[in-house]
Amino acid sequence: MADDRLPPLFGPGEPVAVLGLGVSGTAAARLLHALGADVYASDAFEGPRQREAVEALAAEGIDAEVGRHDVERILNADLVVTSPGISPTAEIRRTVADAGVPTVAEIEVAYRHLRSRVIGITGTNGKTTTTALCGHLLQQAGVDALTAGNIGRPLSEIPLMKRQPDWLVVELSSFQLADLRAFRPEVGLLVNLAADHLDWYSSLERYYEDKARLFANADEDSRWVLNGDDDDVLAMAEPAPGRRYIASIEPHGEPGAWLDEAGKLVQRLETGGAPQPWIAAPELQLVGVHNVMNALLAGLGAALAGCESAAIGAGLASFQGLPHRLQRVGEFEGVLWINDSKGTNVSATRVALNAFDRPLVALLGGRHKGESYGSLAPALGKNARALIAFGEAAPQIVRELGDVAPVEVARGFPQLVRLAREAAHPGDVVLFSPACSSYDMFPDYRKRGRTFEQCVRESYDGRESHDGPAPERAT
Ligand code: UMA
Repeated sequence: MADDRLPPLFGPGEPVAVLGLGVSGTAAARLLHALGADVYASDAFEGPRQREAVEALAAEGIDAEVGRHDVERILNADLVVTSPGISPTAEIRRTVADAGVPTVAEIEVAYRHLRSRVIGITGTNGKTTTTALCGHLLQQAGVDALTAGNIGRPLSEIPLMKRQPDWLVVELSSFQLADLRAFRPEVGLLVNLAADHLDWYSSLERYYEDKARLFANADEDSRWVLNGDDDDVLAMAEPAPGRRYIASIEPHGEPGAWLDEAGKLVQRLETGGAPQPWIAAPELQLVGVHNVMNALLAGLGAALAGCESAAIGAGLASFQGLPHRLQRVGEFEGVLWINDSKGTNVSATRVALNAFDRPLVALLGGRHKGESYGSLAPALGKNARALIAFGEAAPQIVRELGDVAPVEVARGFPQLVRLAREAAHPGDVVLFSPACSSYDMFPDYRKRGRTFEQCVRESYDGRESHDGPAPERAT
């Protein structure tokens, strides 16, 4: 819930420019218009999505254009509101910064008009799963809650709802955190930290600086849920005021949650007293030990919003995971095919590779994001029967990982699936976790994941078999 005493970002009738007409910019333009600003929204590109947004906004009396940014108009605005996908190095962002026009993120505008209590979640990998799971736990426990932010629903839609939910679970990317000012979650979760977006940030330190903005407005009432097994997370949270709750795979004595010796996820919010059980790890429907951590973090978020431990346990058992994140495509001729198209960086793919304890065929490739693939070698060396590279990054992947496992290069997805099928033996996993962005071949990771699944099904004529080993479960 935002502090009512925050000074307004703009006055009635004042000009406000919105940059970008994706879902965030479009929602922000609507919200600003409803709040009485004189809105000019623009998108430098002219595609069907942008044209549709302009038409919809125009019908509501909002001035918007595609194909260019009217720089003069933008520089005359009292406030510029940015979409997360516009890089700080984009020409328009630099022009606005040089002119000294105040700039905020779309999330900041929305935040100031929230009546809901906020759980803010960030991290490098697993933040969307943790956000979805936390929202699921709250809803299953009967709490009036929604998810928003990077997970898909722009935060700017919430203040325009007739009735805002009691709780909002907001996923925050580093791009969204960058231009925040007063944003202060009541409960903040930091899932993990690793290199990512090095095609966007000049250094890892700059990326971490934006992540650390989660804590920028912390005070003694803030509550932080932290991955206690990640030293970078603990170091980043260290200076922030507020109470800490630690999630760890190892039992510990601090307030928080952990996996106990009997393999149960348990919580203890105060030091002393008996831990309260949630669920046994094998009852989770999510794959891999990293998802046990996500469950501990999400469960703590729900506990701090007032959910009982029995309700958290029931919610954890019923959560089925998200599409394109270690998602089971099916089992065909005894081979388990997994779509992890959301594995768009090296650390996500490393986590995915380590989630399986049996031979696998790894499919890596797409658009290179700046980080070396060398750190995948130990995980591949352990289980990989074969490696198949594809997309723009294929030559670099072959150079860096070619001596870890037998490697082939695929041109296009049908060939990728054919080569994987030839390499896999019954009982193996074929893991599509590209470690690269999808932008060399697809508009986003979702389309890439759907294309992969479709090619797999077509390859087997849709005939799934269930005679192989059971799908890997979290341990
Ligand atoms: N543009 C300009 N001028 C420029 C450059 C770009 O006008 O100089 C335009 C682009 O043409 C585009 C718009 O600006 O139309 C930018 O839109 P956007 O990329 O911010 O897209 P949205 O539809 O608003 O989606 C964003 C998030 N996208 C990104 O951060 C890239 C969505 O996260 C998020 O769900 C949504 O807001 C709602 O909050 C997606 C994502 O991939 C899922 N996030 C990254 C990730 O998870 O790794 C960070």
